[in-house]
Amino acid sequence: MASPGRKPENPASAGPRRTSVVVFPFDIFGGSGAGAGAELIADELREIVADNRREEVPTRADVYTRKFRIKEYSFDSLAALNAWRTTGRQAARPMLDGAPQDFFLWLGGSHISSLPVYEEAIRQPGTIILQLDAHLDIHHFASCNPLPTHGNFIRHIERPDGHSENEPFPIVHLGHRDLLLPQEEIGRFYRRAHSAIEFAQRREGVLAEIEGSLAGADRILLDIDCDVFDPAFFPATGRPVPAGLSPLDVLRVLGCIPLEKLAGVVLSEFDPGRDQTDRSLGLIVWLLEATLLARHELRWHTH
Ligand SMILES: [Mn+2]
Repeated sequence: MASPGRKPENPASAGPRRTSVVVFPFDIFGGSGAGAGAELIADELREIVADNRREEVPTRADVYTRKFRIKEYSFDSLAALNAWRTTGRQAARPMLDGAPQDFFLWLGGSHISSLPVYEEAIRQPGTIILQLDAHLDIHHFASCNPLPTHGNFIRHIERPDGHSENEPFPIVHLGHRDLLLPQEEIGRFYRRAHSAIEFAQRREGVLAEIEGSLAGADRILLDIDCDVFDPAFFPATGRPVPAGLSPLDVLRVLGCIPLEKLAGVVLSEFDPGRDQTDRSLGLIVWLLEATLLARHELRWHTH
């Protein structure tokens, strides 16, 4: 029986049973500063959920507030740093096993912190990763470290058994501003990569193609590297590149995702030391809240 003063439960939604937030502030091998960003976003989410729990009138946030839990990792010892990739895979595996009845947010540090999630995701047949990023993260130029970094980690994804070296990963990319990598090199790793230029110049075609790619998936993982945003909207990132997406562009792209198939969202590269009056923090936390609602309500907007 509901206790007095407690607001009534909303009717059961068709959305996920629960939402797990994994704070994975790994930020060495590039992008240091972004670990603090993951922790800051987690603090904001805790505050939002606590506020929602205190609220006495029904709100849309009720659909996820009671099903919400946060698990936080830290990399403050050599042993923890050394085991980062194994730890990450162990954390990601149960969230990508089976049908996407649960939903997760992975708050990473630098973009390489998403590598263990990619490795677990591509082991599951029918999974497509929708990646939004200013970069393609397959850099292999003379100035680049050949060991795994946030700029080349896609090259270091461990292929599951039976996955041919000649086959690109099931990654659909949008938003890069790369001007060096030839198409053949991109095609070795990405099933499809739409640059920001292509998006600007043939937007409806790109959106239709993304929708088509995602329609065939059983499970979708959304990976947002914050530098996909234009620096005017999101200054707080380690490697800002001009001519990025606006928040409304990103919302338009997110509208292509069949929400019931969205297993999780991975976020990285928010470096709060570079923020300006919390503009980037405000944008990313708002976007995460909107995505939580959308995933649980299975729609982006009320009518
Ligand atoms: Mn990037």
